[in-house]
Amino acid sequence: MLPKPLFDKVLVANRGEIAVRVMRTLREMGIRSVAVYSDVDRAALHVRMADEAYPIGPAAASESYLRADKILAVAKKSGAKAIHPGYGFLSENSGFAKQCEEEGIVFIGPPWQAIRDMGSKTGARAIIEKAGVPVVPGGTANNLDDARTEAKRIGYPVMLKASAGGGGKGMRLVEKEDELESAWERARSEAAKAFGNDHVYLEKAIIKPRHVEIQVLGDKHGNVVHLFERDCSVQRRHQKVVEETPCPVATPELIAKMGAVAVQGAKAVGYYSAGTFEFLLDRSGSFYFLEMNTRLQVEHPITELVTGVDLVREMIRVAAGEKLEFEQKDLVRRGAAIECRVYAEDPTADFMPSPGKILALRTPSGPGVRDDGGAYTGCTISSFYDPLVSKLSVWAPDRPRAIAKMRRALAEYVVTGIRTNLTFHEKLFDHPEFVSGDYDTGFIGRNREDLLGHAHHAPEAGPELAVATALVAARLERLAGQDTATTEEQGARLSPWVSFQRAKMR
Ligand code: MV4
Repeated sequence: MLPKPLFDKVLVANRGEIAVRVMRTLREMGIRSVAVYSDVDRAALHVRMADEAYPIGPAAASESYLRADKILAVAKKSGAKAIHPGYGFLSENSGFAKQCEEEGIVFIGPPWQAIRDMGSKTGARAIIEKAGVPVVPGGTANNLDDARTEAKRIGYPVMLKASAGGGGKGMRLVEKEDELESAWERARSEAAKAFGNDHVYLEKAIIKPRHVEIQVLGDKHGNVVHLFERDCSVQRRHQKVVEETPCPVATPELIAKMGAVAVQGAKAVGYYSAGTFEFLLDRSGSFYFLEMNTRLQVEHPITELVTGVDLVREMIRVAAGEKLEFEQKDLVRRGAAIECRVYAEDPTADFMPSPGKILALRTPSGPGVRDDGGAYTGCTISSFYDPLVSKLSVWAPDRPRAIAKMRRALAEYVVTGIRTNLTFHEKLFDHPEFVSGDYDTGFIGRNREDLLGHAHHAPEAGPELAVATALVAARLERLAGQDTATTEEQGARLSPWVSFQRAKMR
């Protein structure tokens, strides 16, 4: 007899790969899953995978996946006792989390007060600093004179940031005093336009930083642990492209210190569930808190690969009031893991999204390879949402072998009908700067030319599914070092046994 599940039924308030990811764990835990879907997602994988599925409106997220009222109505109608929000959409909406609580539905995430408190950048900075976590030296300014005084105190170069901001919008580097005035005006007007709030604050600029984040996990009994770090420095315009763990330049001592302060910070805000502390790491090994993400993150699989912990399972257990099953000393990291975000986009056209129908899809597998996806042959990558095709992750005993495994996995990846960034990824894993591990957040910007070049990976999309399917086969033969010019030639270069079989069939 299986033990009684923690919840009978859970609603997954998301779509795409993360909805699929959450449902996989629900199935393993014996919990029934409820999907919600917009009009364009009727045939999506997350809908097919769920035990029940309910429509929630038009394609636009604002009319479907962002509609708390519709999602709560489905929870009631279906009898789901809890909601997993995934990432994006309603996942960091404290009002939604609060509403769930008020309506007697368990929000599978942190307490709504923590979402609210960490939602303001300057507010979070103040709370977290008080908890003993290092933050970048800085302060606020109400006018240009204040800013001048403050910048002088901190010391140039300084960074101007929008208080209401995030994702690098309204951020401005100021190298010396005579640049401050124009940067100040621009930062304020950019902030006003983007966030409807022109408040700007100053920080000491960290030059060539790395983005290193710490995964934390807490329960409702006050226990909090960290699950080491992820290095997410490989970004393009504040979009993560590759993530890896361990951070190739961090010592175990540094990670123990960062982990300890992250746990302290989490405890200070009464945190439970999965969360992430983002830090900037400078070249001297100093680290500074940037912000806290109060959700399951896109890049969580690499943490799962090196710790053996199923983060979604722990989120569900914690939400049901269970204690964490492990203490800090029980957590050990093994080996190295890397994730690539495979996007439907065209790197040679400034990374324009490339939505459309996938004519053939064959994702890599084999030892140490994990692919988290929500797409399938014949599905359409919609222009309404993030054009992520899948997240390709690998695990190996060490970093060089993880890189070798990622190269192998990328070479196996076949997708036709849309453009992807697969070639970009292949070049990245051949780039000496990435391979050395000594890179920073400027890596992609500095190496654009090296990483672009012409697509050799994705075969041109044929109009017919049959053509696409043939291309899948062609791709596999290319891997084996064989040409694929014509079927006749192909036959000639196959093993004698295969040639013999084909001859018999003709
Ligand atoms: C910084 C910084 C240097 N110094 N703050 C960019 C997005 C936002 N979340 C924080 N960001 C930065 N803040 C100081 N004081 C450099 C960045 C930054 C960055 C940070 C993380 C990952 C990629 C980045 C790319 C460019 C700039």
